[in-house]
Amino acid sequence: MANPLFDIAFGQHVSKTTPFLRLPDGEVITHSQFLQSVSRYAHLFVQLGLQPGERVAVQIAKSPQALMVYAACVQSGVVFLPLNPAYTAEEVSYFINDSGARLVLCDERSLESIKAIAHSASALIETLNADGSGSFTQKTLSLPGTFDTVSRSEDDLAAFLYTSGTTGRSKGAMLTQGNLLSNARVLVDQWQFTSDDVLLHALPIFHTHGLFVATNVCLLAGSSMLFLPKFELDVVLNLMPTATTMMGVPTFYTRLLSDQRFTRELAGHMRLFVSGSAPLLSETHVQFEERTGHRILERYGMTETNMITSNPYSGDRRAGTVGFALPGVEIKITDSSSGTSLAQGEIGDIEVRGPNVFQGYWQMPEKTAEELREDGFFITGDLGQIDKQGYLQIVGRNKDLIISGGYNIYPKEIELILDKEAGVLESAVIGVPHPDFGETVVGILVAEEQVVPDLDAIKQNIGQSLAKFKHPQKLVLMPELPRNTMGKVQKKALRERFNGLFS
Ligand code: MCA
Ligand code: AMP
Repeated sequence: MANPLFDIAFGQHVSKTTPFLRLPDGEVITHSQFLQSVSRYAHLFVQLGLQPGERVAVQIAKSPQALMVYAACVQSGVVFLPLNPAYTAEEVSYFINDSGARLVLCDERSLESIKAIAHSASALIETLNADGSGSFTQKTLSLPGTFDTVSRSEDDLAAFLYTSGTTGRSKGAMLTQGNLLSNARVLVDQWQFTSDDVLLHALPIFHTHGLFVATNVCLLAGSSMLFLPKFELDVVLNLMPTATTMMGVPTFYTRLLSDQRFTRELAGHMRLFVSGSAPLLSETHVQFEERTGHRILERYGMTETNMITSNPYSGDRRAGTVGFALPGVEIKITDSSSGTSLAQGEIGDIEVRGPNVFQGYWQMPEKTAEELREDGFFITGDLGQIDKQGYLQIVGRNKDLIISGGYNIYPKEIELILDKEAGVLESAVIGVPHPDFGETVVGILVAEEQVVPDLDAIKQNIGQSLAKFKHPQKLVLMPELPRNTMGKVQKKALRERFNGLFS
């Protein structure tokens, strides 16, 4: 096949005048309209000199046009690199330089700050705004609505998704067409998506969850999407009676439950609620079923692996578990130090192998070798156990990671910035329970001798470097950090001490 991901996900719908995207204002974009714009975008990539395999870094708001950019990348063989609009210019600079992006797409409002970065990285820059306007779309208006799809194989790269690491440096996870396609095929089947489905899409589209899981599944099944710019409770409640399915992070479900308008009747038209990206509390699972009669289907995945496990569609969806390995995907539990497989029921590292697993980190062979074994098993950094029936339970993390509202935050990245602040001797960043975001960030600072650091000034300063969702919700001063006999900071003790800060 000429270009498997494009042909199967997009191309099969080329002449369909059925709805693909339904927007909250009632506007409908059909498959064929969507694909005509995609072709124009693909022509512009070619005109701008982009070659297959080169990267396009995209930091724009969620919109139908943003999704068209993804599709145009696939059609022209260009690698799609989506970035959270919340990232600061400093963060974006790293991604553009590290990926060697040839083209940067940004919102007009950030043009001033990103232009210099793009120029110094010898990348082209165009604008694309939330309403679809901008220099990029302007240049596509006179271009043809059909495009000769560039030939690609399942082994060719489709996307780079940056994921932070324990060293504080983000790593570009390289995902092939085959990685994305194999996973979407399995999920369509597992979750029984059909062309009758309407997915309530309120997730961002710069992460695996909202981009690949939600979108590719709908494309493969021919389902349509109620495409919302973000999760807004009123809008979600208003549109739910016209949807059949929703995918969300646990915060979506706790927010729905906190509103009395969310009733069994309101959810009566829905056939499936999927949760992932962060742990769903058992109590949320129970309350949700009591309120709506639906059992949330929890699944587990990672940027590097797409989806790994899922609770069953038909069968017992067990609270506190993430279900079984997906067909074609192998999981095993191993001993952290030796890497050997552990007996059923024992707790250890979760490792995964299958066609879903990425190709490695862009230009980081050592990092890749640390996490991706030669035999193809990827060490997830999550700790788990498999019960007698084969359900996987995630019991913790072997990596220093905070998940806030489904966004991953690596403490090291924040600690490196806090340590440089005036009057700060050292810092430790931890995640503590939060009623809305599941976990939230707390920074613990030790002051230099005889100095009282200005916490407000520190809060202001970190805004230059770090996206808002990574900011500590609270900074706390301590005389010293608890350490073990090896001198390692005991984060567990800190988490216990500050556990109740937000409850
Ligand atoms: C927004 N803010 C946050 C977060 N989101 N702070 C901490 N954690 C967050 N997740 C901050 C904003 O900076 C802002 O600060 C304030 O909260 C409100 O901003 P707003 O945009 O209104 O936020 P929101 O709409 O309330 O967003 C919360 C949200 C959103 C709906 C939970 O974060 C979200 O859509 N999360 C989904 C993330 C996701 O898709 N993860 C998948 C990763 P201020 O008011 O001070 O300005 S993929 C993955 O993990 C794997 C593959 C998997 O398994 O899926
Ligand atoms: P990311 O690096 O953004 O792809 O996030 C992947 C991480 O999210 C995993 O390694 C897990 O720690 C976490 N995660 C994803 N799904 C779940 C889930 N259902 N329950 C608990 N943690 C999850």
